[in-house]
Amino acid sequence: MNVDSRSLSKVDIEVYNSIKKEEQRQNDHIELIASENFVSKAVLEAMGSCLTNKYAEGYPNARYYNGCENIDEIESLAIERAKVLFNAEHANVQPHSGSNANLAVFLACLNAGDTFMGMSLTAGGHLSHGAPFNVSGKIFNCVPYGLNAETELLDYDEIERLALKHKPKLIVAGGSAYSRFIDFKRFREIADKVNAKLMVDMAHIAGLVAAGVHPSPIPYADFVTTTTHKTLRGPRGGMILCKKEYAKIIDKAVFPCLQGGPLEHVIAAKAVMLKEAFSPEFKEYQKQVVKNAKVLGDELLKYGFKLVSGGTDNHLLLVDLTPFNANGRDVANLLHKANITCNKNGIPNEKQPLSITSGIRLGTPAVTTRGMKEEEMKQIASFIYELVKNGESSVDTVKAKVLNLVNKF
Ligand code: DSN
Repeated sequence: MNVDSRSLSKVDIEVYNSIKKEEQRQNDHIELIASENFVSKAVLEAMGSCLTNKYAEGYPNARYYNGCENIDEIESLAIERAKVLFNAEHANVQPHSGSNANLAVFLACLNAGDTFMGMSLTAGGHLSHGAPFNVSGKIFNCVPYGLNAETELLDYDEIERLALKHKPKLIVAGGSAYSRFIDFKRFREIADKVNAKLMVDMAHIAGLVAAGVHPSPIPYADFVTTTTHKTLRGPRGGMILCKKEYAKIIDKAVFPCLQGGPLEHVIAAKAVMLKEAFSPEFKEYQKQVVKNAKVLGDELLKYGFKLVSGGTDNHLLLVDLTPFNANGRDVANLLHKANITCNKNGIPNEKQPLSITSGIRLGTPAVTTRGMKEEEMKQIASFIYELVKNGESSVDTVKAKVLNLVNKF
């Protein structure tokens, strides 16, 4: 084959150097972004394979291109594994992302202008759940719901009241900054009262669901969407699970309505990730993710931080910085200087603009993949406290401690 067989460092030194620097950054920082993780070598290998060369529009055994026999094997494996892992009747593994998976469900069961309900971005929802500046909020009429002002938990009574008033065709549950269990049964009951379909976006908690450490939405939802790269620890991408009766409309919504050729190298990596998710080690890992989040949260509370809803049931914490008179942007930047990575995040009843915010979101999936446990969570909480309390003057000291910690993992 007449392709350039030289390695990346020979062909493109600029890209190669940037990748190497990123590898270094990932090694010498404490990664607390709740939606990030580190994939296995096997997942990386599948993604970097010759499958990127192949067009495979269509689905296994019904393609628009010839030469798909190996691709069909791989995509069928991914589909079967997803169905078994989550006990789902149907799986579509082609969505390029979580946002595309969500949009495909909307396209499958809504017409332009139809009403649906989703958790508002400011309450911890995701922008693809109907934010006004997202395609989901532009094409469809989104009625947002939020949290109870006192408990900072999902306000199911209010969600029911809004559903009865607005009669949505679809109700979306799930978010990207909600640290508590979601009552999927209650969502189902609300949806049934108004004859709406129920979609659960479990992107953040999918790994926890697979391992049985978070209740599963599968028995209650008509459609379940997810990304594959967060707690699931696979390649960047999306996936849709649904009841058999919706298989056809979902498959058509993904292709040919929303997407063209699937990314089969990514689908192969999804298949590998799904195989890994059946292992006992994966279950232990997810249990540790949750334990670590609880310890990190408890320690932060001891230092005087406030946690939205008071704690966590899953892999993430939303830290309210107002007791320290600090804002999310400045604290996230301060932590970054000391090699701790997280993101600023709005809190309920946010007074600051979205570009500043009053909170930070922390998650334990990535540090747990590195092998960190409860003891390390205590150290990380102390680093965060030292930085927030003492500001810039503590950056060098804390950074040295961070480097000392990450070097052990
Ligand atoms: N933006 C992602 C997150 O960080 O939660 C969700 O897609």
